[in-house]
Amino acid sequence: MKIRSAEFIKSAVEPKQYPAGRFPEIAFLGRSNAGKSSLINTLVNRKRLVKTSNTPGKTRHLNFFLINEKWMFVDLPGYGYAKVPITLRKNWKQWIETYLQERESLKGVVLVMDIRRTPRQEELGLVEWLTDRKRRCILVMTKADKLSKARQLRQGAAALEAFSKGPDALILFSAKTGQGKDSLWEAIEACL
Ligand SMILES: Nc1nc2c(ncn2[C@@H]2O[C@H](COP(=O)(O)OP(=O)(O)OP(=O)(O)O)[C@@H](O)[C@H]2O)c(=O)[nH]1
Ligand SMILES: [Mg+2]
Repeated sequence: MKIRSAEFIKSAVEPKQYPAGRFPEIAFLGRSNAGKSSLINTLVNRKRLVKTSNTPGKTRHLNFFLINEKWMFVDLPGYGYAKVPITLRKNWKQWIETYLQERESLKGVVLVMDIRRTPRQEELGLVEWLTDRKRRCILVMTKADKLSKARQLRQGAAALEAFSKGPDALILFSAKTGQGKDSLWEAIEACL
């Protein structure tokens, strides 16, 4: 994919703050520290369009980015981070669920997970929940550079086996080496 422009539009929490849904949207979702922000930067060939961090739970808003003046990418706050106050977590859950369920311009969800984990209830439940709501879902196993090729394939196969419903695609990815970038763009374009 040729990226001509990638710009930060807005940081928002509640639905009334979201930009108008004028562009088809792809949302990036996953645990804190999974590598969502790094993945977006890699996809759009930017080093620091999206802030990344070693401190989990850094992304606390929905961040909207306009790509090629055609599509919106939305970096969602990571779920499952214990140090966030429970009240905040509850609000996030509600906002994220509302967003995922009701946002009309949303065309696909990229669920990002660390390749060294195997999908657990969080991921399984989420993919099923999305599939039930007719949302297209791409599972990305990132940080592939941390494993040998053979182990990457094993983790991928184990992940696929764990799901009874969906995802629509599974991609082994690395923000460090760029592995899987073209495949992920293809999967995203299929949603758009
Ligand atoms: N080796 C390796 N490290 C990665 C990769 N992707 C992300 N990281 C590292 O993992 C850490 C978390 O990355 P982020 O992209 O900030 O993760 P995030 O999911 O956006 O995290 P939150 O915003 O806190 O939810 C950072 O230290 C990154 O440098 C990858 O593909 N390979
Ligand atoms: Mg982030």
